[in-house]
Parts: sequence; structure tokens; C-alpha cells
Amino acid sequence: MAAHAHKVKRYHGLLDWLTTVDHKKIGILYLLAGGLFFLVGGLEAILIRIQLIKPMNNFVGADTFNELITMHGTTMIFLAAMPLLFALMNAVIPLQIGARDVAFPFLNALGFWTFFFGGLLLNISWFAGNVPDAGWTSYVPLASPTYNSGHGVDYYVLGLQIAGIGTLLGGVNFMATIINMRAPGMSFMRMPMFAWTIFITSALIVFAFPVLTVGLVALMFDRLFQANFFETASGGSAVLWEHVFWVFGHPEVYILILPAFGVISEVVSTFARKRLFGYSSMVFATVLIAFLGFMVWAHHMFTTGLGPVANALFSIATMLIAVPTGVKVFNWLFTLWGGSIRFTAASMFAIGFIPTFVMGGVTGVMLAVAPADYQYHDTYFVVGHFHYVIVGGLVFSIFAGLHYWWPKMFGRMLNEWIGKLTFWTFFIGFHLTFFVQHFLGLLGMPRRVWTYLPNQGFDTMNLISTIGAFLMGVATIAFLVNVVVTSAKPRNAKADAWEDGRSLEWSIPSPPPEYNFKQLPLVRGFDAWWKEKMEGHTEMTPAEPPGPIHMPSPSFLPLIMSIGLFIAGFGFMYDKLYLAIGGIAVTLFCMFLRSVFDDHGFHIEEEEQEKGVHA
Ligand code: HEM
Ligand SMILES: [Cu+2]
Repeated sequence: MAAHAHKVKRYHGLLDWLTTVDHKKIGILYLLAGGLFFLVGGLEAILIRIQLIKPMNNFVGADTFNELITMHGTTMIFLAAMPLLFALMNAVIPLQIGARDVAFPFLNALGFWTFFFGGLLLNISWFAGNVPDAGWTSYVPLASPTYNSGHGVDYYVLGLQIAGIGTLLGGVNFMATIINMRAPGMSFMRMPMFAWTIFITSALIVFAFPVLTVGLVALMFDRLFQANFFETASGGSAVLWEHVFWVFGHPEVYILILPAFGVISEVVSTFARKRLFGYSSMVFATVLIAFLGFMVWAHHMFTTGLGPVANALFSIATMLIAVPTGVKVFNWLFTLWGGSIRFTAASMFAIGFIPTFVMGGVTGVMLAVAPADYQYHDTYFVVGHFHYVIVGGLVFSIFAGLHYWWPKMFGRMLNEWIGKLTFWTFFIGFHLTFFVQHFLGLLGMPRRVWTYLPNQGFDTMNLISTIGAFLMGVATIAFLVNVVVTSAKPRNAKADAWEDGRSLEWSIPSPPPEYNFKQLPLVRGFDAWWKEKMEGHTEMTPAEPPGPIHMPSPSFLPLIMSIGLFIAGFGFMYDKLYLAIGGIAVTLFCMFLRSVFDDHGFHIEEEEQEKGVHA
């Protein structure tokens, strides 16, 4: 214990989770919180579907219905889908690039707690009796103080601002991590595909989230301080909000789907026991999708009256995205082609993803035809389309990623039988729910309607859609049962849990020790671990000698800083200036403490490290 004298307090149990800056533990926190919000968003979806199960139903009132669709969409996108992706990013990326943690562990913890408290603030609105009800897009003037004077939309505006800080910090962190923390020898073009998609997604976050933040601040000023950014009568512009929202909103859907593409590439390649086909074209397709993703936002506004020239340009740009996306789809098919495919729960979700996502993509191209969109816009065809890409795409891949990396995160393999039951009930439930919605839309059923008249051809398909939603509910319960059943099993998953692992995370124990790698590995090619195995090595070649390992200190500050913002949110909303100032003061004081007291961290000495070269 000679050289490194800094005594750092290490916590255990709950205090350990409240102070951790370890990416593996932060990944599990994102999984818990994101999973909880997925269940909340899923319950809201079930309630929506019960209301729409038959014409003229009054299971819930019209106002509650508006609150349900608003909270369902907002919760699922910001508080469930993205945090679940952050769970996989935190659990896997440092391991895949051969690092001991992310570039900024403290910031990583702050990112999690600001997301969590922002999400909490938003959902407390259900108990405050003031729930956001202007749709997840919160269009003005519906969301402006003139037409929406309650505090509902304030919860949306303030909750998303706080949660958005977390996402932005995450984007900055993972960009810095992937640029600076790659193991010796891991050049960019040797990185696993998942790491590439996370790198590009982080760049999208850095460019898109500030746009949303600016919009939310302007809407907050309109609502809380009588500004007129979007008040048409006072010289503001309602269409401006739509532009601001979708300049963020469309890249947001790529922030969701690019990581999903990365998961599919990993899972398909591992379970086909084949190198990913067209690796370089996959990388360039990802970059191209991200770039074009910023050029298409107005396809959500074809009917707003932007004019034929603008509509034509955004229509063409949107269709262009189908090309790099098609490249990815064919590369997955060619990876499977000729492979010795193993059908595990993970690979079934990945293989089920491909045709399902393509169906969502193709209806996307249909929607990109501006004249035709005058028919599709704001109908159930649109609801069917985006659920095919978000649920059929993203949620399928999250299930694939969780079944695939669960042994690495928890040291136990999920039960395969229950896993396959989860797949089939979710797959069938999904297509039952959303396929018919395309036809409901073509028959003219608008979205966001609380109920509908009988005998317009909507009845049977709405019944089918609701039955499908319940089946997806059954699948989700099956997954939860699997989690509980598996947690009772011994922690005996192997390092290379699927025996066909290709990237670095499968070269270290399941779960990895706190410091991940005893000695950082030397990477000698793409599919680094597979390459070593094919040359008969049972471990990675070390890139450094063994020695003491430096670790960052745990800290309460990220939690307290986020609680400060949470309190300030209430202060601003209910005009309690002392609360607003008090909350901000707490946050600023923590920042002051963090900036004046150096964190020297601590060292794990060699003798404390687990035995075995890279154990
Ligand atoms: C898992 C099962 C799900 C079901 C059964 C479901 C069902 C629905 C339904 C019926 C609507 C339309 C409400 C209407 O316009 O009348 C809706 C809206 C929406 N859903 Fe889902 N959904 C599910 C999952 C998801 C997921 C995972 C996401 C995102 C990650 C999502 C995002 C949205 C969004 C953004 C809206 C639009 C809300 C609005 O109009 O403001 N949904 N959902
Ligand atoms: Cu879009």
C-alpha cells in the first residue's frame, strides 16, 4: 500500500449505488430506471388501447386520454427508450474498446441522476393532477398559456430540460471516451460496429439536444415569464416551434435507431459465427444516415404550408436515407447468408428485427411522398409507421441486446426457453397491434382521437390492435419473470458466455472486475477477441505490464446536484422564487466543491486484483 496514500471512503449497499461513478453500475441504474419508465409507458399504452377497443367507449375521459397519449409518447422516447440504450452503452462500450471506464466517470453519474430526476419531475405531474396533454410534440398554441393554462405543460418543459441535461452529458462523455480511451491498436476501423453506432449517436446527441433545450427554454419563457416566442398575436410564430421541435425530433429518431443497428450487427455476426459483412460500408452508411438525418425534419410539416419547393427538397432528402439504410439491411442478410446460425432468444429478436424494421422503413418512404402525405398525415397510418420503426426496430433490438449482454452485466445467462417465449409473444403481439393500424389510417382514422363512431370499418381492427397490445404486455411480464428466475441462479456465466464472442468484452470475466482489464489488451485487428481465439490464444495479448490500477472516487455530488435542479423545477413552476433560487444554489455549490477539491481517486494494488492474467 506504499506509493498511493490517498484514503478514499468506499461505500456499500444502497450508498454504493447512490455514489457510484462505475460505468457498469451506472449501466444497471439506467436499466432499472429505464425499465421502470418502460413499464409506466407500456401501462399508459394499454390504457389507450382499452379506450379504443370499441367505438364510443368511455373507459377514460377525453382529457385523461390526451394526458395518456402525451405521457406515453414522451415517457417511452425520453425516459424508457433512450435510457435503456444508455444502459447498454454504459455496460458494453468501455469493455468493447478496451477501457477501464468512460472518459468522465463523475459526469456519467451526473448524467444518470439528472435524467432520473427530470423523469421523476415529469411523472409527478400524475400525482399533482396537472398532466401534460398537448401530445409528445407539445405544439403551440395548444401548449401555450393561452390554451393550456394549467401546470401540465410546465412539467413537460421543466422535466425534459433536466432530463435533457443528462442525455447531453452522456453524448459528450461517450464521444470523448471513444476518441480517447480505445486500447492500444484499436484504430477506428477496428472498432466493433456497436461502438461505431454509439460514437455517431453521441455526435447526433451533441448537435440535436441543444436545439430541444433552446426550444424548451423559449416555451418556458412564454409560459412562466409571459414572453412571446411562439405567440402569433404578439409577433411570435407557432410554426417556429414545429421547426425547432423537429430539427431536434428527427435526429432523435436516429439517436434511437443507430444504437439498435449496432446491437443487430453484433448479435447477427456472433450467432451466424461470421465476420460482419461489409464492415466499412456499414460504417459509412451510419455516418451518412446521421448526416442526412439533419436534412429532413420538415417532412413532419408537409401539410403546414411550406410550399412545393421546400416539400420537394425534404421529400427527396428523406427518400435518400433509404439507401444507406438498405446497405445495412443487405449487409445483415449477407452476414447471415452461409453462416451457421444459432437460434437463441437474442438472435431471434435480431432476425425478427430485420423484416419488421424494413416494413417500417418502407412505409417511411411512402410518407416521404409529400402529396400522398396529405392523406397519411395525422392518421393511424403514421402511428403504425413509427411504432414499426421504434418498437419493431428499437425495442426488438433492446430485447436482443439484453438477452445477449445479460451474462456480461450480471454473470448469469437468462433462461432461453422463457426468452424464446418472450420473443414469440412480443413478435406476434407487435404485428397484431400495429399492422392493422396502417389500414385504419388509410380508411381515415385520425390519431389522437379519444373515440370513434361505429360502422366506419374501424371496429374490428381496433379490437385486434388492442388484443395485440395485451399480448405484448404478456411478453413483457415473461421477460420480468425471466429476470427474477435468473437472479436466483448461481453467477456462473463464462467470460466468453456464448463461446462465439468476437469483441473484447467476451475476453474478460462475466461480470468484469471493477477495473475491467487487469492489463489493457493489445488489439491486432477487427473482431479482436475472435482473432486471438482463431490463433489459439486463450487470452488477449497484454499491452502493458501488471501494476496498480487507478480508479475514480465515488461521490454524492452528482445526486445532490440533480436534486437541486429538481427542487428548482418546482420553484419555477409554482412561482416559489426561494425554492427556485435555493435549488439552483445547491447545484452551483456542488459544482464549486467539485471544482476546488481535486479528486485523486484511489489505486487497486496488484495483490488486490483478481488472479489470472486479465481476470
Ligand atoms: C409497447 C407497446 C406500445 C403500444 C401498444 C403503443 C400504442 C400507442 C398508441 C395506440 C398510440 C396512439 C395514440 C393516439 O394517437 O391515439 C401511441 C402513440 C405514441 N407512441 Fe406508442 N405504443 C407502444 C410503445 C411505444 C414505444 C416503445 C414508443 C417509443 C419508444 C412509443 C412512442 C409513441 C409516441 C411518440 C406516440 C405519439 C404520442 C402522441 O400522439 O403525442 N410507443 N402508442
Ligand atoms: Cu422524421
